[in-house]
Amino acid sequence: MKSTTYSDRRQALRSAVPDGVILFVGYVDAPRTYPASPYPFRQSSHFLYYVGTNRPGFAAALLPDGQEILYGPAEDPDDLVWRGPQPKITDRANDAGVARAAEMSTLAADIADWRQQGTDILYLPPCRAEQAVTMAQLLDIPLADVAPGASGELARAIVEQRSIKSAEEIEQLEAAAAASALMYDVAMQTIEPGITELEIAGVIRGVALARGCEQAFPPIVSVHGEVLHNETYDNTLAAGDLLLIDSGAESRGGYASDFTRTFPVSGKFTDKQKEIYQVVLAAQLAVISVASPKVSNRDLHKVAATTIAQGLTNLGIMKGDPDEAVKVGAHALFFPHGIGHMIGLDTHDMEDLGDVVGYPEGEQRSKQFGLSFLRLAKKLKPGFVITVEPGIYFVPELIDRWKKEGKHSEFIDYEKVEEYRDFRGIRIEDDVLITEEGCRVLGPPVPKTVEEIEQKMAPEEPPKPTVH
Ligand SMILES: [Mn+2]
Repeated sequence: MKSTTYSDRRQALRSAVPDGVILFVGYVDAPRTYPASPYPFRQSSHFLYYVGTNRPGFAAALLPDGQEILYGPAEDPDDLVWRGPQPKITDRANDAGVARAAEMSTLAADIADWRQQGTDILYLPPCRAEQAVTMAQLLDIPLADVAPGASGELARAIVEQRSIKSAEEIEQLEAAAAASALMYDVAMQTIEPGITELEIAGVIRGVALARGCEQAFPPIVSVHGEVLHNETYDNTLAAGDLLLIDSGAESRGGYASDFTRTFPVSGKFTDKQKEIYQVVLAAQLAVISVASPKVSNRDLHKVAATTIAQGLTNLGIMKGDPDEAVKVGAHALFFPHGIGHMIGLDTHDMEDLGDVVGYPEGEQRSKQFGLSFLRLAKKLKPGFVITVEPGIYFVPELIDRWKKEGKHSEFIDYEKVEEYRDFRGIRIEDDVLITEEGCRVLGPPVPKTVEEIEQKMAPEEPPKPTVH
């Protein structure tokens, strides 16, 4: 992005938080098994947002008088041999629209000076251990005091700002979604009985890498969709299975996408699978049809939960009044997670800052099972980008526990549920931009209806013989 994008963002933050030195400490390389073999570098999202420098070992200070300094690692003469000529800190500062550049080794002394002048140092809670250690050294405080000393005022201002995505950011989110759409396209062509989950996971990873994209998170590729964050790929796909893929590419600028689709391995849903699939789809479409700045994400969660409870009641799995069932949380046996979360530079955007992202000040998460996993409850605003990801799952161990306790038995037909105990799970997820009037699903459409999926997965017809 242009250097003015970063300086404008910092200026906006500076006006929201006028006092104190705002300190951003970027990430360092994380060694895999020895220092010269690091994991692929991923910069801190806050650092990417306000400074952009996508290299390890940088920090930035925003002074109350408007001065800005980018700190970076000292030049290493050996770099010429091992890595080729590298941009200087001043070049990096220039790209970020920062006027002054300095070596990282001078930051601790600068911090000591600012404090001596009575200026507070405002920083975010560190996410990585190395970052916490660096901050303890820079601030000259015990490691245990670093997180509690983080600034709530700064975190709240950053959440306000980063929650509203600019046109430039939406372009990045669209690019990430487009790469994801391609991943699903290739996955659908690859899925067939006898293929392993691992092979599908490898194929979609290849699609992302070949486009210069990382994956935004380790994808879920599982015939056990009922295990919500299943990250193993041990199973071989069999006809009759449903394969759940929850996957997303990250754009080159670091923006995430997060899609889920559930495919019939044989290319066709069974009637029983279709019935449950249609309920999940109805819930997802119902949410998308009402998502707008007029409602909160808690409202959207309720729309999904009620649609699911209604659908399961129609199938005889639940009973009684769906609204009442949702009120007491009976639907959560089948839909135990939240409807979605913010997405941006992070897949769960800014989740490193905690519930300040998803909940208004003074409002706590519900203690009710299911609703307690709702990551975003706030009123929606134009520019928010959220995921909409309802699902229906049959978790045998959870069913047994609830059944034994007779939990919500006025709303759940446990005899009928037994017919579904090996059904496993279905989830459908898209990334959605909230607009002034309503919302818009990001990225090229990924097949979602039963018909679209079955059509896409149908074997290509052999070419008809030409008659001369
Ligand atoms: Mn998600």
